[in-house]
Amino acid sequence: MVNLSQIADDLIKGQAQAVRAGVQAALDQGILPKEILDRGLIAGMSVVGERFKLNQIYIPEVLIAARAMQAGMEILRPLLEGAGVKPVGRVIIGTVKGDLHDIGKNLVAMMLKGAGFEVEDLGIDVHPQQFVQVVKGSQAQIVAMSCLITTSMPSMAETIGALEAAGLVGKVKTMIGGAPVTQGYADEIGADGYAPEASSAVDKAKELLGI
Ligand code: B1M
Repeated sequence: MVNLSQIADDLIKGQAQAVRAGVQAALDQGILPKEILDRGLIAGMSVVGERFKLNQIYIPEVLIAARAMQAGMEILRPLLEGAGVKPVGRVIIGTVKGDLHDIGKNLVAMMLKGAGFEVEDLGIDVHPQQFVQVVKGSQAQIVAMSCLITTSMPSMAETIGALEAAGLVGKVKTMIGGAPVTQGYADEIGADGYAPEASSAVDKAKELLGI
């Protein structure tokens, strides 16, 4: 019987192969992908974050743990994303300028795809003007921004400002998320929506489109 806390422990140790094997074994035993994600991968990464904060581990260990997390996510991705359904909406997503974290953003993109959204992922360190250019040339209905470091939070406000200046605010809704972000911050910068984690990001995107 696979113990999901063993997957979390393997992730903390950065053992990508063990994480991959644990995730597969858990699926084979019929454990739901979302449960493996929450109680295995995300639980492990939370411990990594705590130890990083306390200077008990450093960037190389965090990177190795992040790689182990990606290894587990690769197996879960197709199961969380679903396939071949007509898009319920179109989303452009990216981690904002100055920020290189992408694990949470990738999860949100994965969950949105799983819920039937068409998602264009611009990656990390996305400049406000890059969001603007892509929105102009697309049928996007939502711009979704992720941010993990407090110093990059103003990039979200800048992006909303750039969309406003380009006259695109009627065309797209904006939503934001990421560990340091709050509903209060969303209100302050005029974002249309905020979600604290990946599943509620799907609910928020649907709410913004009136689905
Ligand atoms: Co960085 N890092 N990091 N890091 N790192 C944090 C964020 C930090 C909190 C660690 C700490 O001190 N405890 C801290 C920020 C402190 C602050 O801003 N006040 C920090 C720091 C300081 C840094 C550097 C500056 C370190 C340095 O160089 N001295 C540097 C920044 C570089 C840069 O971005 N310019 C840096 C670098 C890195 C690595 C490259 C080593 C690596 C990133 C690898 C990668 O992403 N590919 C890394 C990691 C892994 C972390 C921690 C440990 C884990 C982040 C993570 O992936 N969590 C993190 C500590 C922590 O968060 N506990 C930390 C798992 C992920 C599933 O959660 O991303 O929160 P999260 O996403 C959640 C929700 O937030 C939400 O849904 C997701 C799933 O539920 N969500 C959204 C996210 N985006 C959303 C968008 C939405 C809605 C919901 O709508 C659009």
